[in-house]
Amino acid sequence: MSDSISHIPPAVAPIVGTTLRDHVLAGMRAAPGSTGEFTSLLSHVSLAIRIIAVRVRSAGLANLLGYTGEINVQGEAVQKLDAYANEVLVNVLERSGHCGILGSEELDGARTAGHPGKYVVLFDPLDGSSNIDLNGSIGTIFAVLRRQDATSPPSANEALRPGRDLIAAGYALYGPSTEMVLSTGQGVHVFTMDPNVGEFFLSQASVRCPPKGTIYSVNEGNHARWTDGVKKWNAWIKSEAPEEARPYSHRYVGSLVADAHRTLLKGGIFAYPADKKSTKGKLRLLYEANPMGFIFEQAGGMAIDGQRRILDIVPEAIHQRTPLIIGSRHDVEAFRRFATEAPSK
Ligand code: FBP
Repeated sequence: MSDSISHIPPAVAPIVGTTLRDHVLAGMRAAPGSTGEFTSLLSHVSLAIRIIAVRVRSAGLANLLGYTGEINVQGEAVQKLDAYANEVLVNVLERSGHCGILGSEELDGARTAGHPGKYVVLFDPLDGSSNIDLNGSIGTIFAVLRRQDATSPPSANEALRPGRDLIAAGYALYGPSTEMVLSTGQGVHVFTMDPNVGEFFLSQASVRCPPKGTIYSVNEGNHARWTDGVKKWNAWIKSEAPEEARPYSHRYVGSLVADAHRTLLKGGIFAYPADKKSTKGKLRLLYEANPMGFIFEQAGGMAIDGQRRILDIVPEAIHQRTPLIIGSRHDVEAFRRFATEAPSK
């Protein structure tokens, strides 16, 4: 037996794919002065995601559907799976020893570790809460900052840095398969979890967001609350212009991870603009908009708040909300033209 393996010509595809750890390690080897801590941190993030993925798949059997009875800092009723995912991430990341500060949608404020850790990790433990009990696609979103002084005692304010300072970001999508989309500043890569092995393997390398799409994604139910500019954009994207592939098709899952993932791979636009009810937007800057902005920019797409680059916004509070428009450059620029147009007299 051992003889036959050594005779396999090198051209045959490797029987073992590239794991997430291999991929990150290869990136680190290329980075001078790397200590392996960053790789270890991302391995801990992927461990937490794999633990959550297993529970998501059998939530109905594990008494993890429904509500805990608590209300979180956002004023939302906490779902059991939200609380579970948050606990797993906090537990795994704190034990990693790499995180000086953690920030989560489910934590009131930033949580500082009792020891100096090199990184700040901000996360939405379970995104798409309106889909949790409906077996719809949901996910986990995360962003990583390197602390400016890892030897000093951690302070909560260190989480309030613009997205352009991120060193990594990603999301997991718990859909028909579990995928993890990651960027460490060297492009965007997709890993698929092999449930038999419990490991993430590279399934799409160097993903690019198409420059223009044919799909738009927005909660049309908010139409009455939109500004005139957004209403004009909405009418325009649904109007007939075959040469520009208009009208675009409409898709809206109601989970940022699912709507963003489709937009990343297929192109087009996802928009959650500010409106009369959510005057500052609905989505959270630090652990929803910034990680998505980092991913889309790394894939050649764009992320704005209707006007400004999302990654240039300087945060003032950990749960700060922002309008979020992400997608293909052509489509996001078109949205910006309408959204910034002077209101007609
Ligand atoms: P959470 O589920 O993490 O609170 O995220 C907010 C969210 O569910 C996004 O995933 C989604 O894009 C948006 O809200 C949907 O909002 P709406 O139901 O108002 O369209």
